[in-house]
Amino acid sequence: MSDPASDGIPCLWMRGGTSKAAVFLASDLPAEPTERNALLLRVMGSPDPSQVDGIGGGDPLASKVAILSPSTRADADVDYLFLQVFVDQPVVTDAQGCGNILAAVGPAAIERGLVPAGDDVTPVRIHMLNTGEVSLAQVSTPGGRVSYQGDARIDGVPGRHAPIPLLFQNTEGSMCGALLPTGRARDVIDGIECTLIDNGMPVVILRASDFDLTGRETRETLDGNMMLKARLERLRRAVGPFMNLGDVRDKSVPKMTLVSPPGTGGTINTRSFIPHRCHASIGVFAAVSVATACTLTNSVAAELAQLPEDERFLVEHPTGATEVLVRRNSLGGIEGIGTLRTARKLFDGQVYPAPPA
Ligand code: NQM
Repeated sequence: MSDPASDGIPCLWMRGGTSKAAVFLASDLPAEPTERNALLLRVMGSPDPSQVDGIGGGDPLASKVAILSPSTRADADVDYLFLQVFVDQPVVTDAQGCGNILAAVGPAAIERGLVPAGDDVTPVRIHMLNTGEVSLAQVSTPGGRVSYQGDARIDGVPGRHAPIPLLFQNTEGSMCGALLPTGRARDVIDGIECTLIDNGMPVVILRASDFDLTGRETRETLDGNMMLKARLERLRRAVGPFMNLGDVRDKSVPKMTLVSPPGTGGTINTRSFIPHRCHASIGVFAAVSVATACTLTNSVAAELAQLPEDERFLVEHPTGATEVLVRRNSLGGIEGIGTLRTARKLFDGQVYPAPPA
């Protein structure tokens, strides 16, 4: 019998958008979720704030896992299960998807032979197991090989890389059952007005000014504000049941997103807690959910947003802005949503988890 601690497990370490993940084939991991999660904690080095004995980066944005397998659906090419490995708690959760790591899935599926490379650009239909929807990624494959080189630039990532356009469909109510799980665009929880929304990610949208913030504070300042974080966590736990998420104590959703008027010509400004640390930028589906809220009359986001005349919603964040393309019909309803990401293969090899304690 093979012993992962001595023999290693095949693993691709990838950047997807502004995050990093260990990418595995499902066939290389235990099928039983409890056994698999225990192994992944040891792979990443959790629980430990620095994850020093594993490959995690000591930050939720670099403590992510993607598990790929041949698709179980006729309308998809690959199945993608996303797992968030908590940094300082022994928790691995599938209770959210991840649109940043989604950008790495197309290239990784081709690298691992799950999807054949076409000429020039290869469309990859990705079944996101966490939420059940299928997204479409376009992967640059000149000469039948994945290329990470190109001219696309996204805020929060240095340099230019091959573009990976992503298209989403039917993401409304991905985990909460409805775009607006309470049926309202505005609720009051614990005396604070908020919008509870899920367009690919459960998000609680709150005015930064209701917390005596401008909304332009740095990630570090907000992360150091323990009173704010405790208040947000109390609110998060209170809204869980209203969002049909139940007890969210050990879940990484909903995300708590503070909004304020745009400051650099964008649509709206954000600071997003994911949920216990402030994001260095904002998650892809979190940005999609915020952009969607901007289009909804009476939402907390709409009153602060400067809606664009075209489809390009710029969701400002601590390191720039995430562009969300929102196609609307003549009634203002949303017909299609997309975004542009880049990804890169950082390392391909065997990972050696610590032996069980
Ligand atoms: O919202 C971080 C990330 C994410 C998730 C998080 C994401 C998304 O930036 O789709 O991309 O919200 O925990 O990787």
